Amino acid sequence: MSAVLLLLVFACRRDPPAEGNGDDRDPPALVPMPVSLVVGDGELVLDDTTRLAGADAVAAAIAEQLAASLRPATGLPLEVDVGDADITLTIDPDAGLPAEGYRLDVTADAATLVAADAAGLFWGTQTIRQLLPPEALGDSLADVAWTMPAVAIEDAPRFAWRGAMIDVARHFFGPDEIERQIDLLALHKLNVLHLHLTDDQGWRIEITSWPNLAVIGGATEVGGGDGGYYTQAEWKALVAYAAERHVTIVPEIDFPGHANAALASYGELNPDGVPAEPYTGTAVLSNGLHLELPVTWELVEDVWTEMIAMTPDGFVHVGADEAIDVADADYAAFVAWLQAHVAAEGRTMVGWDEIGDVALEPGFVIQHWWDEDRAVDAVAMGGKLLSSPAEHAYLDMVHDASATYGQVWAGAIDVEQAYAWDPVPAGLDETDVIGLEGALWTEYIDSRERLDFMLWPRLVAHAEVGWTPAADREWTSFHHRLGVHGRRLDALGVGYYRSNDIGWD
Ligand code: TNX
Repeated sequence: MSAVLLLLVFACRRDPPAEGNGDDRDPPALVPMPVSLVVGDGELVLDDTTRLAGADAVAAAIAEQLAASLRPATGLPLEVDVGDADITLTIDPDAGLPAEGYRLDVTADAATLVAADAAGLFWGTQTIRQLLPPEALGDSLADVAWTMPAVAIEDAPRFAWRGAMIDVARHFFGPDEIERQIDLLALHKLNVLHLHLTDDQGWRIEITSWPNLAVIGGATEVGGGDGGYYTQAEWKALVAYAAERHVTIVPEIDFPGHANAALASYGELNPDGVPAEPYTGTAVLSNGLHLELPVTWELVEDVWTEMIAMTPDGFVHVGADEAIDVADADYAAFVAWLQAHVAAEGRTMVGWDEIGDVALEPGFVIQHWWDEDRAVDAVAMGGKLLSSPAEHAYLDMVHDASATYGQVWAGAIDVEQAYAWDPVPAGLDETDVIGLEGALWTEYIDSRERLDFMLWPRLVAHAEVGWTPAADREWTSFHHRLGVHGRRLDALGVGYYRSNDIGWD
């Protein structure tokens, strides 16, 4: 039966649907909002006979990922072939779509998804998951009609870097929890996970040439818990897990400040030859690396050589924030050396906005958290800005006045505060900005419950800031869609903060 489509351009970004129409999928409450969404007539029904296909092996593998994510809740076979089917996925570099872009056409008869690259195809499948009833995202069999509304969507991200940072140094989170969060990032088309691997309170990555870093430095965390670290095998598996979901893991080794866990692991890194005391408090310490000691530079070089060898992607984060008590000239020489060192290995250096005080070669990323003017000025040296202004992007801040934990130094960040900002500061062009990152520091975050509670739903807001064109973003529309989206997070078992300012379904 071929359906006659009445295509209606649905201006839902500006006109939220009338209250109480009772149909939460009209318009489909997609997050992030696609660039262009046209709602058609009718719906595609998934049943026992529904088959998926990829036009080639890469597309078929992505179709299988989609089918596998839907089988537990739907109980449908959702077989995947190569060729044509009810839901057909195609990678076509000549389809006139930008990087990571996709086109999705759903009618009552079939769905076709076309993308310029594998990432775009994967993001298109995340849209399909959101077009289905929320129960489709759960892991237990649900008794609902598996329908998708007819739509024509054309979509692509605003920024290339749509990230989240998790500090695994203040409190350690093991591979299982990180994989779970990667799945959640991917659902929202967030594509970078920055892991803050080292700090005063803990060292979280195995370095075979300096084993005490993990064995001693990894055995502490804030509050005196056991800490932990990723073995190199676990790290590589995590990087691969993320890559299958088109998420890039960016490792951060934070030097020359925030270095106590390293100083506690090896006496020789200290002028008196005695290991520093382990630290499990929440303050920022002032004892950084001792750059006057030649062995310090050997350590840093060895750490980055191993880190780069076990991490395939282009960006590495050198931290370089809050280097209290490190002389300006020493700091500058160190950061410039780091840039040259990682560049020699084919990598692009990312650092917190303090690196803007250093004369740098073009081709770096400066992550703005504190001093916007410094970050903006640094772009003139040939860098790109990664936007994480604390007052919008710091997810360790309290949500609102009802908070029982969380930091307050950058103010409360409710969902609207996480949504209502633009990563492109005055004075910069869109192309000067590589993207944005929500950052979760974990001085006070020590469990899955707290992780979920602080990350979600504010990261949903960041996802839309990073994806949807600025002119198409609208709080009232997002507010409505997030209320519906809560049912998806419920189906996924996410312990998100049910913020009072959202009308949750
Ligand atoms: C500042 S942001 C820090 C972190 C803290 C955070 C707490 C940055 C680059 N440094 O070390 O955890 O504030 O909100």
